[in-house]
Amino acid sequence: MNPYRLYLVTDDQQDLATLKYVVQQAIEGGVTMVQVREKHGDVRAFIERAKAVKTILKQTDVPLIINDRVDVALAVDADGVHLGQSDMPASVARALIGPDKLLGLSIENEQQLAEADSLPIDYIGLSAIFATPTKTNTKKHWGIEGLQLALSRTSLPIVAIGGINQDNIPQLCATGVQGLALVSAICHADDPKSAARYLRQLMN
Ligand code: TZP
Ligand code: MG
Repeated sequence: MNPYRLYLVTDDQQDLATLKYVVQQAIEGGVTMVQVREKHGDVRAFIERAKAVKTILKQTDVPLIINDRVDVALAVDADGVHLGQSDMPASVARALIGPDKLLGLSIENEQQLAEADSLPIDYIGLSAIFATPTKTNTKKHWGIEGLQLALSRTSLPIVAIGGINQDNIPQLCATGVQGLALVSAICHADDPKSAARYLRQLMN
């Protein structure tokens, strides 16, 4: 089954207890993949938070992905890594994590898109679809048309990210995109479980 469908990316501004609560609830609501994303804490805190999420995911078949850091992914034996364009090259990461773990790469322009299929990656994170307060240094906003173009140019699965919420999910799903990744629509919901469940329903 396609693991990318509803891909939760965690909010590094939330404390450990909130992180655990959100992930537990989101799993119950039907998210299909979880990425632990840390942009501010030290590596020790990253490992602690990743381990806590791994414990929650243990009884499920939801893969755990680590943002940016191959060392953290190896340290916690995560299911995969998601790289940005300034992280280690995909070929280097693949050599370190081996053939079986998932490897994702953020694609921020058309040149990167053209090269993606020649890289040892499993999926593309198309960044960013829409402007979002969650990440303000995004390089490009692909929009629905850009997403359609990307889908026509790669044979890799695409996960759309950036500004995705209940209002734009029907339009996004109509493109046939393989996955939707979200931070705030789930992490900042009053009830992350109901939010995830509702978003999954919208995708059907
Ligand atoms: N990469 C591109 S946009 C983004 C990331 C991590 C943030 C997405 O957050 P939100 O709240 O779902 O718009
Ligand atoms: Mg990154």
